[in-house]
Amino acid sequence: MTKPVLMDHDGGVDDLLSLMLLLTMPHIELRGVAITPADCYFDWAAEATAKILAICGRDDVRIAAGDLHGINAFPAEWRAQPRIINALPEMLAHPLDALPLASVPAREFLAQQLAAATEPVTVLMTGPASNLAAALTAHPELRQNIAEVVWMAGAFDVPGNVRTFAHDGSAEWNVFWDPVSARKLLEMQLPLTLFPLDATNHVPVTLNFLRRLAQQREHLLSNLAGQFWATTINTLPHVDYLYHMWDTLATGYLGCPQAITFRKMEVAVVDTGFNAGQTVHAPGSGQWAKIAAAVDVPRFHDYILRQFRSE
Ligand code: AGV
Ligand code: CA
Repeated sequence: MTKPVLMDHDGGVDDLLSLMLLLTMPHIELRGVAITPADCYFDWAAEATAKILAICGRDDVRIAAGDLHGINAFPAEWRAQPRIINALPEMLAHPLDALPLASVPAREFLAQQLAAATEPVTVLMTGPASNLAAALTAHPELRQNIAEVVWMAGAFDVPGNVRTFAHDGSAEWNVFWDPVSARKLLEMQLPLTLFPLDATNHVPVTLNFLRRLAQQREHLLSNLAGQFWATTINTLPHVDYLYHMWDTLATGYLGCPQAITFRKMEVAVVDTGFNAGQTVHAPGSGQWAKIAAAVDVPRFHDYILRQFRSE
């Protein structure tokens, strides 16, 4: 039995690695990729996405462009990261004729794919929630076609990772970019599995892990992933901005759920003010979510290393 999945990512190096990881999972049937122009500039992210799909033999998968823009823009240096990815030798050498672009914007693409599904679909989101929130606001009946929403987002009992003016630092970026959509999504009472910083803080990108990946670089995906992660080691200005396997952890859950433990909680999102984008415990809100808490890091690392040995 294969599991149908729609992915909505926002073009970060971590998102591109997540797409690659997803494509190594034999039980996953990827039905389409939406790109939110949040932590990326769309064109470079789309080029990288198309090449990864082609390298993994899935150039039949359509890419849909997000036409919604969040309230709080990501830093430009982060948004430009896929440009470095596209300049890596393995990516440059891979020919790309035309981008396999969908003819409708991402929110409509998601709605069309959900409407066409004959069994419930898992939606994996590794960026902001704007497209899915808009799709389900326009077509509320499509909620029943969703098996699970898996979203890298939030920070509950740990500090956030937003460091900017007029903000207290409590929010995580994927929620902060468009807090209003995040609030709407939570109100929809979907089967929601969240990967907040509380869990992803356990999986920084370490040189020890990259050394292990380098040992198996004769496998194309290991070589490529090692090059992607290398670009994240030095680009970060501050210790708060240490690169993590944020999206990679949320994606890994689809193939190795045993490496993660969860808690069930009622939650809410603050959508304005100095803590806009903060995710909080909200007993009585009725908005239940399954929230990743602890990670068996050795098991997770072994899983990624095994997947990136697949051809
Ligand atoms: O907040 C984590 C989210 C994840 O979806 N992104 C990166 C991951 O793709 C934003 C982010 C936080 N810190 C960053 C980020 C950094 N230092 N560089 C780029 N993006
Ligand atoms: Ca992301």
